[in-house]
Amino acid sequence: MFTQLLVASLAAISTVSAHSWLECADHDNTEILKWMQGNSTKSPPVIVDPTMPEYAYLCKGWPRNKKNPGNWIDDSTNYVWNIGANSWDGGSFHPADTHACPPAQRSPTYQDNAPMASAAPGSMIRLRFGGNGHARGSNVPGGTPGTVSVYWKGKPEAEITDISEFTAVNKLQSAGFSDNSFAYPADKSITSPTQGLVDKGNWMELNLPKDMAPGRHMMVWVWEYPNSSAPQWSTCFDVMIQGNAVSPVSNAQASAVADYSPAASAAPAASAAYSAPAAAAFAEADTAPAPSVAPAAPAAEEAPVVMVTEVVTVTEVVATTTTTLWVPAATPKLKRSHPRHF
Ligand SMILES: [Cu+2]
Repeated sequence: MFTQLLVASLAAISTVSAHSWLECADHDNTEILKWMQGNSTKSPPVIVDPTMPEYAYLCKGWPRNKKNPGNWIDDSTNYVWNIGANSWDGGSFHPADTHACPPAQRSPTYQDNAPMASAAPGSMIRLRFGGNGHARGSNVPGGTPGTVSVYWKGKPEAEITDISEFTAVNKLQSAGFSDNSFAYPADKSITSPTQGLVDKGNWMELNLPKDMAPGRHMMVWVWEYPNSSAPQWSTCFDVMIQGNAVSPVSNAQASAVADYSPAASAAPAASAAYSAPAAAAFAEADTAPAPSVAPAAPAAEEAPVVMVTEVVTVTEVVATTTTTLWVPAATPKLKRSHPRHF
């Protein structure tokens, strides 16, 4: 009976539920955005999906326990944290679970090949999350895409553990879910994948305060629906702050800080709960850029075709530009559509 009730109640919630999660906590979208735009103008359009493994190198910092490369289906099933469903108080059958983070993200644990973000105070990190067909409000109660916010405690080694801590005081930044996104066709009446909507990239440029203290800052990405005071989805991540304050530049990396000195770093010693992100690892990366980071062409199987194309203006891109078009070699796996919500 418990199971039946639980399944029934979750199904009832999920039928009106969209979903998304933070896929990357520091994404360099400078080039791939052009490929996405250029390929979307081909006939028929070719989807360039930043979640594909061949683009994983563009992610410089990852959320807690994120797999690299990610698997969209696995992430969609096992990595998401549905606050809306979990915090529902169903009495003894379903006590409210108000954790801010999913179970695997309640400590600063990182996969070996997916380290946390590292940045200088005052810089910007670009968060990436999937539109999943909701960039124009499809499947979102209220019909508009809602708001994404980042919450933190404002000091190193301080953890947000409960959704009650998603307060104005703890809010670092907010933006519309689709304020910085790529979707096509341009026809705004197309609002769902079944109508032809393709939205493979949503971003939020998170500006880190100049006065951030060195060390690990825990943060929570939260998606809230419009006309709803309750948070719906969250992902937890950390940013290791080191180096001297900089002025915001596009996709600033800690490695861009020329005068960074490991000796001067006040990064905390690794605690027992820390797995990968020892300060030394970042110091090493800062002083000697890893050669493995140098990106090969994402679709090495095919040569780029340079051509002039009309590009749909989605964010702040010029209307007509010379765009390098890349045709992903593995087109079959790009035909993934938005699965049914269950
Ligand atoms: Cu969804």
